[in-house]
Amino acid sequence: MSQAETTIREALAAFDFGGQVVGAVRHGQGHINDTFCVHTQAGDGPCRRFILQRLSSVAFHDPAALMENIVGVTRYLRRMIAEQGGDTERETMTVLPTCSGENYFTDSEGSAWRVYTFVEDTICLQSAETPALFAASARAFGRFQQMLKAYPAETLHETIPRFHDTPNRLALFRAAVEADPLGRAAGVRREIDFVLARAQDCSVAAEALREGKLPLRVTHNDTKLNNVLIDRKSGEGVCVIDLDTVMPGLAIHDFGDSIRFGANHSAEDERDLSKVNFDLSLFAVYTEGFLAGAGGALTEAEITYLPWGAKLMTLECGMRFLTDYLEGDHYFHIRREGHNLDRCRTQFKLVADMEAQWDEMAGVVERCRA
Ligand code: ADP
Ligand code: GN1
Ligand code: MG
Repeated sequence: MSQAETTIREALAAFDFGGQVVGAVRHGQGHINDTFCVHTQAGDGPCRRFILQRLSSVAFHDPAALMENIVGVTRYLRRMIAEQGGDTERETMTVLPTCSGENYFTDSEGSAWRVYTFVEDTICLQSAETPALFAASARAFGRFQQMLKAYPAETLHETIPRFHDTPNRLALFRAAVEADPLGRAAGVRREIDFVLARAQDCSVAAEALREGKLPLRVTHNDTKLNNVLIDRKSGEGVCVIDLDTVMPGLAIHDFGDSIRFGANHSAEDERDLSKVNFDLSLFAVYTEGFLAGAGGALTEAEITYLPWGAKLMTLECGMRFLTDYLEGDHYFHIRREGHNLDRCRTQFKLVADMEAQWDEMAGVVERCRA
């Protein structure tokens, strides 16, 4: 048995699934954790599914703190959902404890594993197949923000320090260019220059926060479309998942990360850049849905800064992909040579498109505000 199989077996044995495990297969398209779908069966009963995840040790250094955040946030959300007459089993995630009552398991190699119940009858989209589905995701992320409005932020651990601190991401990027451990910088001069030409932009949100124009809130921080499960029948956003980075942050970043990923018709790693185009009408659809979902939780200044959220999250993400490419692809899972570079290029194409439609983006935001 390979070492990978040994550790997955160890992990499966550590949780009480309430039935026999009949299979575990890789699942989903996340870039960070290793995700498996576990199938179980109790006697003649129906098959039940669970999500088993090995946390990325590159991204997350303190699994105990991270899981404490998730348990705290999901417990709080469950209370809010119950108060609003929602379905507490489906509208937030449920952590399955280990046989010894812990919220995660550490295997013999030191990796942390956790289990969630599988939210059934949902779909997970890799692209905005229709504007209506994109609007549904927007309402779900907006509502997530609204529901956590009064969450005690001081109880949250910072699972990835300075996660969306764009000026710091720029500094890390510059250091990677400087170190250039694999000699890749010379081949990506154009992409490097694209970032450097926007160095000042990187500070816009951070400065607005420092000046008190934008408030710090409890935010999700990883709001791409495949981090919300959509109800198969109604097409509504049912459950926001991937809560590893719920931390104090900026609402415009949550908004912006969704735009980065969803307001276009191509994959994040599309190689044919002629297919990668920022879609202003999807931007409008998302803006309307997000504001409706947030239900008045956003300040006037936050609404004004929404286009900046979109541009900065896209630029930052492209910069992170490029940094990882330069450093040897340690952080994001890759499936081919140059994968992070391909991803970086789509992000920069989208940034350029947004710059070309900047006034129109502001116009959309003003119409939605009204
Ligand atoms: P990563 O951090 O690597 O992105 P995620 O937590 O987003 O990992 O999970 C990866 C994928 O697994 C999701 O995009 C989704 O398809 C699926 N998934 C995660 N949690 C659940 C769940 N509770 N129910 C159903 N599917 C889930
Ligand atoms: C990662 O975990 P996942 O695949 O949902 C990353 C995000 C990036 C995204 C780019 C913890 O998201 O920050 O925007 O990839 N998550 C983490 O697709 O770094
Ligand atoms: Mg994810």
